[in-house]
Amino acid sequence: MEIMKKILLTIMFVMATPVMAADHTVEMLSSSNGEMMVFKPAVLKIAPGDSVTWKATNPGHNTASIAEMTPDTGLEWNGKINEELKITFTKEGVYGYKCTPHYILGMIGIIAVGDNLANLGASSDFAAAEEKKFATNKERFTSYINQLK
Ligand SMILES: [Cu+2]
Repeated sequence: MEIMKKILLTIMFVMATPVMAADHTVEMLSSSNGEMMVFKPAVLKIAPGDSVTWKATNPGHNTASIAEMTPDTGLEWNGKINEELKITFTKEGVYGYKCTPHYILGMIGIIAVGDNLANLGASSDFAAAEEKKFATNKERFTSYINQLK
């Protein structure tokens, strides 16, 4: 009987625990492990309702959404240089973002929200075309996208 009580109490505890939305951190870095101009982590998989906070760990960077890589046209952001920004993601899909001054150097990142990545193909095509224009890190966009496949 004692064991049944314990099981019941455990079940009640689990059911009473609310599902908390998580807040993830992305650092904006000038260099990390031999990589220049990089977000860390650059590829993030989160749940709908979670938020992401970009930290200005190194000076001179920002985070800005990429209009061609979003499932949620109502959600755009454009942080100031050195601004810590927190964005909450509710709609499932692939979100691309960049550091505006270092976009040409391939300073980009990807956030995948949920499992329904309906815009993955379109985002992949856009990334492949864009990275050809980068001066450095010319394969980074595609390699990040491939981590979601
Ligand atoms: Cu930057």
